[in-house]
Amino acid sequence: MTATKQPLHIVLACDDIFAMPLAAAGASVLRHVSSPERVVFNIIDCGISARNIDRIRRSLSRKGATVRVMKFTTPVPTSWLQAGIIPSVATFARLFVQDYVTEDVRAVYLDSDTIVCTDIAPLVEQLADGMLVGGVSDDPAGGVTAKGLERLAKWFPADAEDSPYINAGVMVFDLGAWRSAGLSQRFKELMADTDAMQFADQDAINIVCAGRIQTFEPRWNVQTHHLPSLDGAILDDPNASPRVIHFTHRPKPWHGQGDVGMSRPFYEAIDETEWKGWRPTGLRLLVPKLRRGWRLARQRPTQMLKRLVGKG
Ligand SMILES: [Mn+2]
Repeated sequence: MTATKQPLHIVLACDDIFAMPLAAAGASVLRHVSSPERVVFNIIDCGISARNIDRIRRSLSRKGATVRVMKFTTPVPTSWLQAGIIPSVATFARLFVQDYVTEDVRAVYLDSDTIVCTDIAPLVEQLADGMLVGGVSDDPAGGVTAKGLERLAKWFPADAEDSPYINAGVMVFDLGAWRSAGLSQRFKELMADTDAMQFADQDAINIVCAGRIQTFEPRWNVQTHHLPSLDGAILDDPNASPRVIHFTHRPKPWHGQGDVGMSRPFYEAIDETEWKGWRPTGLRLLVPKLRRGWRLARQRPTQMLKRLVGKG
């Protein structure tokens, strides 16, 4: 088997609310990759409806790509949901990919609020041997180290002073190395040791993988809330040229007038899925809003009440 024919593993995870953006993120990979038939999508299902799983399968199996769907069964602490630290258990799925994708391969994890604008395959090649994970510094200036974040001091290993603090939205994992290092167990221990971390899974990755974290060029994960303007000019700026756009700014493109100008690649991708032609309209926005409200009411009744009486 030649190197170019090896499978390119992409990992995505979401609950039902993010089913459509997940399909767009996956479709954006297929739009730009040079050999789509190499792509293996590993979808970690954190509560996706049967109908939406079917739509995701049909959307992403185009051009010869493989789609595998695995149900997320790892127990995670619900206290983090109730505390409002995480919006959904889906955010924890990235910590346990090695329990779901069992081949000793490298894999690209993508948040469901990302859109890939280039061939993603070269990113996988960039991860150096011995590294557990690669990602982009969470700070656009690149200066933040995990050690410098006071909230992490309690857990941070003393022998990894200069380890960077990466954003968890776009990462490359060496899954064989994750298994050898017993990371699933270490994440479980860390999660049991604390009620909450400010950035949940992201803090956990930066602590547990400290010393074996590689940073990539910032353009591999351009967080929209860092952009000075959201007018879309950055898409055509050869110096900036995002390779992956991460819609961290709210509202997101599927929330209406979200990330004005930066939304174009999202709509181009959605038009290559079973959601083809989807555009935000009043009624289409109302349904997810009600669903998010219902989820909040179930998980965090106190916070919901505060919001209703205007103190949230
Ligand atoms: Mn994200």
